[in-house]
Amino acid sequence: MNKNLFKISPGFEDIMPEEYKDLVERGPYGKNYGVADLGSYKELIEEHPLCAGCGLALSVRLTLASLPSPEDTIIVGSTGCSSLLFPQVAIQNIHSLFGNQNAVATGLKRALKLRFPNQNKDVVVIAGDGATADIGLDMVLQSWFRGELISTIMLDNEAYANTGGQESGMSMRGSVLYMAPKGKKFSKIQLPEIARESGCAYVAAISPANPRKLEKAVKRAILVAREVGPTYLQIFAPCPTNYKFKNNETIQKIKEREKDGTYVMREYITPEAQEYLDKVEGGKKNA
Ligand SMILES: Cc1ncc(C[n+]2csc(CCOP(=O)(O)OP(=O)(O)O)c2C)c(N)n1
Ligand code: SF4
Repeated sequence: MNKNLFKISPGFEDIMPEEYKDLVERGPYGKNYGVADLGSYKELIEEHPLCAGCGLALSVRLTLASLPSPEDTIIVGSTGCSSLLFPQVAIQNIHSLFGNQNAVATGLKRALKLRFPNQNKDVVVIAGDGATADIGLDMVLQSWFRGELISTIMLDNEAYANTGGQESGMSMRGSVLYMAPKGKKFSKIQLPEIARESGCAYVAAISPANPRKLEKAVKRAILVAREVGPTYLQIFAPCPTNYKFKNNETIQKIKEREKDGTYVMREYITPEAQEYLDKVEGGKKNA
């Protein structure tokens, strides 16, 4: 994309809001920033209304800091807690009807390919677990079966949080929530394995407890979706409000679940995707 699009037209310097000027002068467009640079540049998210300690808020902040080309990224969101922060994100994004996000992303990616045949336009779905693994699962799976070149990122807080705490397919068996008082009666859906078997070239389950790994997985997912095939990232993003833990315990909760083996971080890469990553990552081997 022409970086001049992010410049201020002559004569408008005095009237543009400070936040906008900051973004133009100190933002990440066209730079190669990552999570290690957070705090030293103007971030793509200005502020947000999510709860203190929200795993989603932290995950989205890290994800935005990890995008390989923010100026050429379009995010497709869906209804849920994360949709409350996208209006304040300085990146092109579309809010789709709950569950339709992968169908919308498919159309968008195909249209962008026709309009800009020689440029990378990264279409990235970011949606909750209810939107991805339950109500939108049809659209998600069909996009993978068709081999659409899009990245799907699930913010897995193991609940329908925005509607007051119903269980989702991603909640653990036995989970008790405000609107699931008797405890969930079936197991967590193993979507990474379903994604791997459904045509995704790159799959990873990650969390904001390890920002470097999250960054690497986001970059890999987006790069592989440019050339090789669909990709899926599942970010474990616990919800203190619906799971009733303190807002300073979010990272601790993730680490406990990793330690007791109830949330397994993993990565699947097809040989084609690995070959491509070896090229674009400069021959670096898998972590
Ligand atoms: C078509 C449609 N169905 C249902 C809803 C109601 N709804 C809004 S948010 C939400 C829950 C979202 O859960 P999830 O995708 O897990 O995201 P979270 O809020 O947990 O981040 C539901 C069911 C809606 N807005 N639109
Ligand atoms: S309800 Fe949970 S997921 Fe939603 S903003 Fe609050 S902490 Fe985050």
